[in-house]
Amino acid sequence: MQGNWKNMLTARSYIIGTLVVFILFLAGFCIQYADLVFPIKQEQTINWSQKFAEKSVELEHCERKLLVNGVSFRKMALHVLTPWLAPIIWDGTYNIKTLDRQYNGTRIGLFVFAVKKYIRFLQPLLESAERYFMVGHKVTYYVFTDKVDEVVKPKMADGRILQLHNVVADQRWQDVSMRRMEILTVYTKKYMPNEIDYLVCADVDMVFNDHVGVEILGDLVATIHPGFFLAEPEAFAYERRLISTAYVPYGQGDFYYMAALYGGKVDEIYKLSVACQKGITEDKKHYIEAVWQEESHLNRYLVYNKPTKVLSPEYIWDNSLPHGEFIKKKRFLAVHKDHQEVRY
Ligand code: 4GW
Ligand code: MN
Repeated sequence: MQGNWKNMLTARSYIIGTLVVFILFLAGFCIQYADLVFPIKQEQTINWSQKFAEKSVELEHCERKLLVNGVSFRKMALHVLTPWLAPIIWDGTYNIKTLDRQYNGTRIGLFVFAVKKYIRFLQPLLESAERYFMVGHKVTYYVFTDKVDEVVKPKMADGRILQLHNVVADQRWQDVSMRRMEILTVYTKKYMPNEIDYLVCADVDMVFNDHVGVEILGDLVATIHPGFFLAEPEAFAYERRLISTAYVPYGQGDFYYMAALYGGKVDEIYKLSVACQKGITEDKKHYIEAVWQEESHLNRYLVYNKPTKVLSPEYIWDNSLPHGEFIKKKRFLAVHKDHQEVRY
């Protein structure tokens, strides 16, 4: 009888013990994965900026919006280090005086295409570059256009050179955009190694609106797309069709980068452009084109060749986008374009 009583007691404490462990485990899981256990309903509209930007931090050298309370919210893009410990450049994360000294004598190229109607964007871009881009450093503008005669040379500071190159206008605008990669494979091998140390590649339908200097230089540098800096990786606009060489599987990729500004050492851009051009050609053989043309190939390359420096959306902004309150300096701005007017 006594033995039975004892047995029942041990059995009971076993059950209670297991229950307690299970409840503790469940609670731990809920805390850790609160966003999975209590998902936010799709139809619920949330004012993210109000919810998360209530707090801001003021340091002596910088002021940044802070995201608070966010569990199911992508915060990574507001950090100052990537998961592989490359710096993400925001206002206040660098000392320009020190860097200007460090990069004294460095030669920097700016590569742009201005074909057909996009020639109208060239003069404002170059004029704004004279005000804000690599001021005080040696700069060569590499301009590729089908309208060399129409180019208005801006008033340039000492140590700055404008190179004009003739390029044929492709039949389709998608090919113009992608042609940039092919031209890069040639120039980064043949000419640029003797002329510049770093190359910055940019869209032409942009203007510099604030300082863009040597803080953006690095071996391989890419800019977070301003339309995706708060997006979860599943929403990134990567090419998702397996048949394309630009394919990026779900679960891979860190940021969605925009092809409107990237750069690096000349030999790194050579490697990048060769890889992207190879992908573009391979896709053409199969009669396909990546969803966002060379931007898709660029993104694929950067998933497997991590940039050594990442630029925050301060370095590509578009005033028509939401969440501008996170972006203190809008350094490189998309020009509003009448799509009908600049249609190919
Ligand atoms: C639609 O009719 C067009 S035309 C879309 C692009 C066009 C285009 C692009 C063009 O006629 N001429 C040109 O030189 N481009 C170059 O490709 C230019 O450097 C431009 O910045 C780049 C990428 O095109 P985009 O700026 O229109 O691309 P998104 O929409 O990503 O800014
Ligand atoms: Mn553009």
